[in-house]
Amino acid sequence: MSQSIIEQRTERTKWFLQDRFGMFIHWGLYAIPARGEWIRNGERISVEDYQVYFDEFNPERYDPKEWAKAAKAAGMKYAVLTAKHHDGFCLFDSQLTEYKSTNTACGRDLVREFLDAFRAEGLKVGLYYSLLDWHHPDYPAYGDRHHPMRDNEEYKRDPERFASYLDYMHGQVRELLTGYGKLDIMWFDFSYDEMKGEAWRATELMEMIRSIQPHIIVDNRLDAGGEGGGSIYTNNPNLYAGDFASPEQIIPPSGVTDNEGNSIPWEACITLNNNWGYSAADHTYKSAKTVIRKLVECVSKNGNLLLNVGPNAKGEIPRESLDILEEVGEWLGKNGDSIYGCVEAALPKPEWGRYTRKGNKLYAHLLEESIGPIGLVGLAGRVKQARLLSDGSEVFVTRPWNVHLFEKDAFFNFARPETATYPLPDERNTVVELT
Ligand code: H79
Repeated sequence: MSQSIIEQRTERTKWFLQDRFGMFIHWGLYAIPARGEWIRNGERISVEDYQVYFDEFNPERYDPKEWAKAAKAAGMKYAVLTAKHHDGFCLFDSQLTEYKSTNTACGRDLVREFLDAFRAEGLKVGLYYSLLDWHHPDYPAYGDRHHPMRDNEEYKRDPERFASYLDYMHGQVRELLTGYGKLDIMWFDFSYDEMKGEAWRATELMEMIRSIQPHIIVDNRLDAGGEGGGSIYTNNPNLYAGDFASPEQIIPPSGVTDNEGNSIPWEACITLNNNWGYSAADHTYKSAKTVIRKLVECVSKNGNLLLNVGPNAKGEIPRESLDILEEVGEWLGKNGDSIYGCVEAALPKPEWGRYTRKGNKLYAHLLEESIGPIGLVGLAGRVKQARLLSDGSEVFVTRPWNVHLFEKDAFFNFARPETATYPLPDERNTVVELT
C-alpha cells in the first residue's frame, strides 16, 4: 500500500526537523529604496515608477560564498532565498519574463550563484517564490486588497487573464525545479481571501512539484492556513496542505498540533530587525541572546527557526546582522547538542527556563534569574548526572538541606560543587545536560 500523505511528510521532513535552524534571505530591487520589501504596496508605487530600481540594479559586492560562510558559522543548516518576491522581480534567468536579474546591469543569475555557494558549504537550499505578483499584467490588481494599484481603476483586470498568470507562475516553478539541481525547500508566499488552494491550481502545481522533485519539502501557504478540511492542521491533509506550518513573526505558544493533538512540523520565520527586505533606517535588531532564546523556544516546542537577513543594494548582509549571527554561532558551537536533532521534552515548562530533549538526554536551558537551587520537578530519581554543556564540567544534583520543608515536592537541584554557586543564566545562555 502506498504511504499516506502524513507518512510521506514524516519521511521528507526528517532532515528538516534535525537541522532546526536556517537562514531566510529577502533580497531584490527593494534593497535600493531600502524601506522594506512591501514598499511598492505601502507607497502605492506604479510599475513605471518602480522601474528606476530595475534600471540601476547592480549589486557589485554580491558574493554568496560570504553569505554561505556567515550562515554556516552561525550554525545554520539551510537557507531560503527569495527567487521572486511580491514585486515580481526574478533573481533567476527565467525564460518567461524579461523582468529578471540577468537583464539588469549586473547580468547575473543570482539564484544559481546562491545555490552553488550554499551547497558548497554543505547547507541545504530552498527558494521562496511569491504567489502574488505586482508586476505581471495578468495578476489581479484593482480591488485586490494586497495590490499596490488596488484603488486605481486603470489597473482593472479581466478576471479571465488570471489563468494566464497561473500558467506563468506554474511555468516559473517548473523552471526552478528543473534548471537548478536538487532543491530541498520550496517556500510559497502567500494565500489570502479567495486567493488560496485551487485558485492557484494548487493540486496540479503540487503534482508537478512532486513528479520533478519528490523529496522537496513545501510550506503550507498554498493554503490559507485555516483549520478547514484538508489543511495541514488536520489529520487528513490534502496534497497542497504542505509539509510544514509557517508561523510568521510569532512563536506559537503551544507549538503546532493537528486536530488530534499530534505535533506538525513547523518553522517560525522571524526577522532580525523589523523588516524582511533591507531597511536602512531600521536598527531595531534583536540581540544574539534573544535570538538564541527564540531558537531554544522553537526547539522546545518541536519547531524550527528560519531567521531572516536583508542584504543591501550592494549585495552585503548588514554588519549589524553579521555580528549577531557570529555570536549565535559561537553559542551553537558549544551548545549545539541541545538544538540539532532535539525535540520537545514532554515535561511541563519549568519556571527557570526550557527543556529540549534528544533520546534519553535532557537539556535544561537556564533562562530566568534564580535565587539558588533549581528544581527539577518530576525528575526525582531519574537524573544520573548533570554537566554544563559548554565545558562538560560537573553540576551537582542534590537535595537542598531544607528540602524537608517541601517533602511532598521531592525534587532535585543544581549546585556547582567547587564554588557552591549555582549555574545561573548568563549572557551565554547556560545549558545543563542531564542524563
Ligand atoms: O516575505 C515576507 C513578507 O513580505 C511576507 N511574508 C514574509 C515571509 C508577508 N508579510 N506580511 N504578509 C506577507 C501578509 C500581509 C500583511 C499586510 Fe501589511 C498587513 C499587508 C497589509 C497589512 C505588512 C504591513 C505589509 C504591509 C503592511
